[in-house]
Amino acid sequence: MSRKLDESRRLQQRAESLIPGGVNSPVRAFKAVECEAPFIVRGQGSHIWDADGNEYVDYIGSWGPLILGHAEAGVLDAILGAAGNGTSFGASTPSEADLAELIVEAFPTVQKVRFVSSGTEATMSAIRLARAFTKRKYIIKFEGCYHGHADALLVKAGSGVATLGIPGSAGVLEEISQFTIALPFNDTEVLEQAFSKYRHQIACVIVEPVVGNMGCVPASGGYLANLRTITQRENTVLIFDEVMTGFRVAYGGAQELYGIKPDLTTLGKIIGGGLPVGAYGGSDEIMSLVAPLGPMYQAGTLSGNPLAMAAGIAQLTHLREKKTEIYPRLDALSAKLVEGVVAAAKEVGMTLCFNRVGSMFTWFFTEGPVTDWDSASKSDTAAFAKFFRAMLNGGIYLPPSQFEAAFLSAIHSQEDVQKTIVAARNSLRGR
Ligand code: HOZ
Repeated sequence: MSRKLDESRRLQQRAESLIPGGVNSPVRAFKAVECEAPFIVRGQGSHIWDADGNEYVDYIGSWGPLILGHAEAGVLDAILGAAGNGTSFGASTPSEADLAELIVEAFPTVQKVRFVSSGTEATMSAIRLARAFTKRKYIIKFEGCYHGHADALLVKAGSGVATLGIPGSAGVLEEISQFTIALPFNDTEVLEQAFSKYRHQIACVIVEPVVGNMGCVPASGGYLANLRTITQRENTVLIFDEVMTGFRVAYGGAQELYGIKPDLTTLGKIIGGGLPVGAYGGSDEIMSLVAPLGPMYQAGTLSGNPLAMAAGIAQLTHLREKKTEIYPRLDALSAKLVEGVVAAAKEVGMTLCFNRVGSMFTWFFTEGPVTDWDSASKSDTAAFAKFFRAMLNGGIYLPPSQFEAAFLSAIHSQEDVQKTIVAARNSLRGR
């Protein structure tokens, strides 16, 4: 099937004359998969429609937030209800504490939480807070992990940076990135070496406990526990960036799933029900440094925006009420999908490897295993791009990069999954 994309092409040309690359986030330009990006005009449940009327089964879900699917009735009602009372005040509103309470209840390591407007702001603020708390300069992050686009964190980053093959961003001063130590993920030995080299100088270790930004890459058995033991021993703050994994891999995020207690947690995506939001939180002791209680400054007019709060409350309340149904179903249906596509690849004589944690997953075009950036980057990205294009033509909307995780929602059906497996078989056969 070949899709008509005339209207999307026209919209792209118009956007290119006004917006760099025609996009407001680089991966959306579909450069790595060398095809035209459909302009999306509508989403309902697990499906989206483009400006030319083509329909797709969506496995991006706005890059994770839409765990209940597009235009979920409860979330929509909450947004419309809140909007009727005004869209922004730059003043405190009651719903902020309601969402905070849901988060504190779900994440026992979070006693206080501060809302911001994006995951980037959440991680940037958490790093500042860790430095304020420890009075140390250096931070450790891992190669292929992406924590938003703050200067200090654009070092060997995953996501769009990895997709476009940009080693680090232009405009980031060496004077700033010199305090960021990027280490291979899943390697305890190099971590110990860094701690011996920079003794008493490391403010924090920030990690995606299940990496979603070099494709989905889980921590190997014992690695997160090692991170916790070492950071505790060294009086270094451990930050779990749960912007993708929070309320996704389990209701209480990766820290609930693996039973590890970080000092600070960053959140985003799902807690805003598809509206712009981020958050960082931790113990009373650390969070008491945040202004106006303490000297660590961070602020924002749209922080705690009432529409985002209302959408987040509706989505999290739904998840909390139905969590014993939703998470096992997400896990089982995702397993069926991911393993079904791998079996289809085998049938046509092709080896794919996959990583999956609950409803977050990636098929890597390499024999694998994929455990870190080095092994992820061995993927055959040209083969991935060909697969991606064929899937898109077959009505399946996957992340347009080998180095981004895909997501399944609670509203995806057995039929969606079956359709996807059939499309994958056809796509791989025609490779
Ligand atoms: N690179 C982002 C997800 N990891 C994509 C953001 C977007 O394009 O919306």
